[in-house]
Amino acid sequence: MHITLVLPSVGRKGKKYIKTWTMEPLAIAVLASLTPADVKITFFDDRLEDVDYDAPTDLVGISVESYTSKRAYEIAAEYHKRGVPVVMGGYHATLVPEEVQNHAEATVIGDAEPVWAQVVDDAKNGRLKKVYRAERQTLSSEMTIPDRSIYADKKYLGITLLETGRGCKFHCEFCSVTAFYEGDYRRKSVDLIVEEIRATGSKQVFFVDDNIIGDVESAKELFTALIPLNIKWVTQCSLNAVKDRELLDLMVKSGCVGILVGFESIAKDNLVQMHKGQNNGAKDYSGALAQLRQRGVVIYATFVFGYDNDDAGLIQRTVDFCREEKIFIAAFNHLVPFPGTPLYGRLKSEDKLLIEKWWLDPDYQYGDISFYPKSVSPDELTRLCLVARNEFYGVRSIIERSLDFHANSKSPKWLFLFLLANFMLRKEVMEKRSLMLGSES
Ligand code: B12
Repeated sequence: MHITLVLPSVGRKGKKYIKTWTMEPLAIAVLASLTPADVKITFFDDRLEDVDYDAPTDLVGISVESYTSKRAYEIAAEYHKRGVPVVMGGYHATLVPEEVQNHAEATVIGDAEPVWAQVVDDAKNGRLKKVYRAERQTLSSEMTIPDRSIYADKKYLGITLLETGRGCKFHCEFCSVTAFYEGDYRRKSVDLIVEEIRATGSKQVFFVDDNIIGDVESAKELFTALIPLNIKWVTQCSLNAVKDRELLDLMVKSGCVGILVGFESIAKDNLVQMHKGQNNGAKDYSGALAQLRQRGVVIYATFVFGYDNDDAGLIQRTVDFCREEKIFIAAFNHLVPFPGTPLYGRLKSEDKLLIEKWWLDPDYQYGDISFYPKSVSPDELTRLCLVARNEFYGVRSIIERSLDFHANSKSPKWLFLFLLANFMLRKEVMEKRSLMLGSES
């Protein structure tokens, strides 16, 4: 049997893709690791190469996110023309299976681990079912070492992606992870994580967990086990890490050099509305940032604009805050109602969705606002997000923020990394803006 796995792009401009997005796709390597050894696997990364629809195959597996769903359906249609069955899985397949089912012979809802072997076996025997639902979350013991040999002929950014756990215990209204895992959080076994890092041989790791300290005790165990590996790592982490001195010290000792923190807003009212009341707003952030800076940890601060209090003034104050705090890099994301999230349900019930299925809309471009915000018009919000990004990544701001000698430019190497990251993201702002979803035609 021969299976072809495909990772669709959000949309490509000719042969070009957003450079900062071209990282190793873990889901594909996980699927490869779960596939029986006698099955041949081919992998096409639509972000980097053309999909060869005519290459012989018995089954196609496509990983679908909301932004890539339109392109995924185009790819599936090409395979259907050639009589090849398609199975889809991933975030979008899990959160809107009723839509995805219209484009695939089989749809996997939830994690692949509990069901993938069955899918492969059923496909082999010509009895694919319309839906495979992982009835439970993946057990820690079922998590595998992803088969990274699948990336062999691809050119990705030089950082190894690795998960130490899955899910998140918080309940942020806009988040697809919460909707997917329903507040559950599972950690892989620490021995397996160490074995995996050793097997990759990599010294630069991105732990893709949504919150690496989702379980504090196992996080401490993990960080302790990482110390002898002598790696440098970055991750996503909630701000309460700074409240536990032992945890924070272990993090840094084990090689943590940067964290992405979802600050989301500097305004408490917004934080309460998005169910992220665990963050307290600007004053609290400054103290936490000082602790991280003292330890040399650089910050990727992410904010979301579109909640009720977000007007021109608050957005400008957020940018000012990031400049004053000399944030390493920041994302000023427009609020996106991802289907299947509580946010999507709320905006729909309040009749505030402007484009109900924005992910399929032929005119939708990355950055467009698909709902009616309370304080500004949709177009104004798009503009304000762009203004914020352009100011933060303006040359003057970059120079000012580089003058943080504890973290951003603690050494010439770090100054170089700071400038590289900032100029790459400066370029990305415009590249993303005019990006249409799906193929160009
Ligand atoms: C790492 C990461 C990135 C990285 C790298 C992504 C890459 N592969 O190249 C970067 C930083 C570049 C990135 C960018 C973006 N990301 Co991102 N990213 C993640 C993150 C944190 C981890 C992904 C991961 O590796 N998970 C581990 C793997 C093993 O899990 P998995 O993908 O869910 O796969 C499992 C199941 O879903 C299922 N499955 C998945 N595919 C398939 C396919 C088949 C056939 C089957 C059977 C099963 C199956 O089985 C797998 C194993 O159980 C997730 C959040 C998360 N925790 O998952 C967000 C996430 C996927 N990203 C998201 C978004 C929105 C984006 C951006 C649009 C952000 C932006 N505004 O710029 C871009 C889009 C980039 C693109 N698609 O080209 C959203 C997607 C939401 C949605 N509803 O679709 C997520 C869920 C974050 C969130 N909280 O909302 N991202």
